[in-house]
Amino acid sequence: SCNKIYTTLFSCSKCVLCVCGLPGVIQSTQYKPVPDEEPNSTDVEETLRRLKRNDPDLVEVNLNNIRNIPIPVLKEYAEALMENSVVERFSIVGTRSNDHVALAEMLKVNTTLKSLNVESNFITGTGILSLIESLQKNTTLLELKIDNQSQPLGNKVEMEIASMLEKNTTLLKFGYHFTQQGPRLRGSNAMMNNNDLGGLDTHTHTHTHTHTHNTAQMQCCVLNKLSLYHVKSPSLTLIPFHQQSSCIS
Ligand SMILES: *[C@@H]1O[C@H](CO)[C@@H](O)[C@H](O)[C@H]1NC(C)=O
Ligand SMILES: *[C@@H]1O[C@H](CO)[C@@H](O)[C@H](O)[C@H]1NC(C)=O
Ligand SMILES: *[C@@H]1O[C@H](CO)[C@@H](O)[C@H](O)[C@H]1NC(C)=O
Ligand SMILES: CC(=O)N[C@H]1CO[C@H](CO)[C@@H](O)[C@@H]1O
Ligand SMILES: CC(=O)N[C@H]1CO[C@H](CO)[C@@H](O)[C@@H]1O
Repeated sequence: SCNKIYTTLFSCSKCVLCVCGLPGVIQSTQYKPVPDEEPNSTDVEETLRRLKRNDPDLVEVNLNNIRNIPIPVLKEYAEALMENSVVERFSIVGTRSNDHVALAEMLKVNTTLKSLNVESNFITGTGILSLIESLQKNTTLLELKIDNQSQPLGNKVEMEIASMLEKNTTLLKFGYHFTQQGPRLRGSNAMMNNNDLGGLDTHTHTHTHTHTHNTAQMQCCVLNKLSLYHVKSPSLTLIPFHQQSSCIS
């Protein structure tokens, strides 16, 4: 489904581009609960040992919904990740983690980690900010999910998150539902720039087939699939014009 907040994000030289449902861009809808999954059957101690010995087969660590992991053990995970050069995805959704120091320190060190998911934990606003701040240090992280911490983050924290996302990072996907429109737009823009969509008009205007439509005094040009070859994010899909007309106001 389409979302109006994208309506004026880009302007091609003569028209406004509407883009709907871009992966990697924050949606304004409510956080969708992760269905109450079975706790992961991962053996916490054994996985930690494999992590510490840099097991070449351990590419993903998923501790989701395992609620009885002691905080010191979660810290050991973060510390082990500082040395590990195999794990690309680390997910600790719903583990009651309140730690951010170890995670932020880990993120600052250049690792192979590409995706970090800390949704549904007890991390404070300060903690979330320190995680995002650590991304300014040349990390390789592409995806960060932080939604649904026990305390709402508040306007001030959201503004700071947006400012930090605007400082160029490698992050392509940021999972968080901003409650405020201002930071939400800035966050979306920052992710679009990181996805190399900020340069769409210059990159693609000679390669794309452009439709123009007058709708409610607004012209809308829609890039067709050719443009996909010119953006970094391979998962990007642009929704055909007829499906996204609802995003033109
Ligand atoms: C949000 O996180 C809490 C744990 O802090 C969890 O109990 C709740 O189910 C989560 N909410 C959603 C919508 O996932
Ligand atoms: C548990 O984590 C592994 C990866 O570590 C994943 O493949 C599996 O789907 C997860 N299981 C559940 C029930 O979440
Ligand atoms: C971090 O890793 C990336 C990709 O592996 C590399 O391009 C970059 O130079 C590294 N930065 C530092 C400070 O080592
Ligand atoms: C801390 C650090 O390594 N910073 C480097 C990040 O990458 C930029 C450009 O690649 C360098 O100029 C920084 O020194
Ligand atoms: C802080 C910073 O590096 N900002 C740059 C981010 O990327 C855009 C587009 O490439 C530049 O215009 C900014 O100067």
